[in-house]
Order: sequence, then C-alpha cells, then structure tokens
Amino acid sequence: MSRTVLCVLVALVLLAACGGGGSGSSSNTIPPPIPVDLRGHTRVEIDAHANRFNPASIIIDEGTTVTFKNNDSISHNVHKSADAVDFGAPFGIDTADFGPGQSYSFTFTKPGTFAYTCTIHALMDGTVKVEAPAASPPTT
Ligand SMILES: [Cu+2]
Repeated sequence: MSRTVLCVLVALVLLAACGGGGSGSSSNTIPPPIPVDLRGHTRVEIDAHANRFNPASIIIDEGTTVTFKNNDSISHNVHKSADAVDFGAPFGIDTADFGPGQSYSFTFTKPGTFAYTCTIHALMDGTVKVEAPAASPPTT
C-alpha cells in the first residue's frame, strides 16, 4: 500500500464531506405546507385538532364555504392574521362561538390569499387561497 494512494483517498473523503452542497447556501427554514387543492367543491371542511388546522393550507374556488370544525376538547377561534386584509366579508369569531364540537363557516367571495390564525394558540394558523373560476364566460 503506497502512501500516495492513501493521501488521495483521504483527500477524496474530505472533498465529499464538505463539497456536497454545491453552490449557494441551502435554506434552513421550513417551507410552508403545500396547499391542498380543494377546487371544485362548494363546501370544504378544515379540522381543528391538536391545536392545528388541517389541512392548514388550501386552494378553493371563489364562493366556496369553508367550515372550521373544532374536534378538540378546548376552544379555538378563527381570525384573520392581518387587519388590512379584506376577506370580502366580516371574518372571524370570538372564542365562545367555537368550542369543542362546534364549527364556524365562512364563504370566501373574493379571490386572494387569506391568512388566518387562532389567537389562543401561537402555532395554529393557516392559509386559504381563493381562485376565481378559470374559464369564465366573457362578459359583454
Ligand atoms: Cu386554537
């Protein structure tokens, strides 16, 4: 066994160990959840359970009614994340209306991406992306 071969092997191992990433620094942030495509439904349901909304991120058609169902043993609420956001109608309820076994429904009448949150639980939030119908007849 020659010493040169050994050196080359060590060099290759070191290169492999530190060169894997290639160019650029990979992000360490957790990507947002992939939205669940629920277009084509007039009513959809979001499960509020274990202090999470599930699915936390959805895509729906304009005009779809979303029901947030509380399947926990504690109360939750649903509020928009930013006051400046217009959901197309008053959005959000107070805690007393959304206790265990209860639900809250809201019909999204405006296209856009709407972030909401449960103000009781810090990590309990979600996003509803509302899309206008793809092939709408021309309005003349
Ligand atoms: Cu909550």
